[in-house]
Amino acid sequence: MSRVITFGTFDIFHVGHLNILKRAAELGEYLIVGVSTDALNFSKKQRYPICPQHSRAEIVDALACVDEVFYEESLELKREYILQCKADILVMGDDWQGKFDEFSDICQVVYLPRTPSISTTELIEIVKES
Ligand code: C2G
Repeated sequence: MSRVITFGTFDIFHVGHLNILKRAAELGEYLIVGVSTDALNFSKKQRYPICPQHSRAEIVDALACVDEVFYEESLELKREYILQCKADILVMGDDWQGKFDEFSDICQVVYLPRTPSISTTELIEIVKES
């Protein structure tokens, strides 16, 4: 049984998020998702996500393709998360191409193409302008 892990913020959940989670789930039998915390986002981008972490995690956890959700507290803990979750495959969108190759000693690392023409940043811009 292959266990798949992926990470993300999943703020203002959209079809690009759904697509990557569905495709990640198809690569194995059990999908675990690390949802980045509000504090991690603030430390990375100097702004909090629009939706708080408990809502973002609740939405992801409710999806039929997702088996388990946990909070990603730090970018530096990826190796520990992969090992703790006993993940066989790490999946990320290809905006992260090459960034996680260092983990190929403990799991298979797969980058999937992003869904074109949709992003949280773009959605925020559209709402701001209208
Ligand atoms: N994604 C996608 N297509 C889009 C938008 C996003 O396939 N149009 C994918 C991203 O490539 C990522 C996942 O959806 O794999 C989650 O995207 P974000 O919420 O933007 O997550 P990010 O800020 O990249 O967080 O440790 C890494 C971080 O937690 C990743």
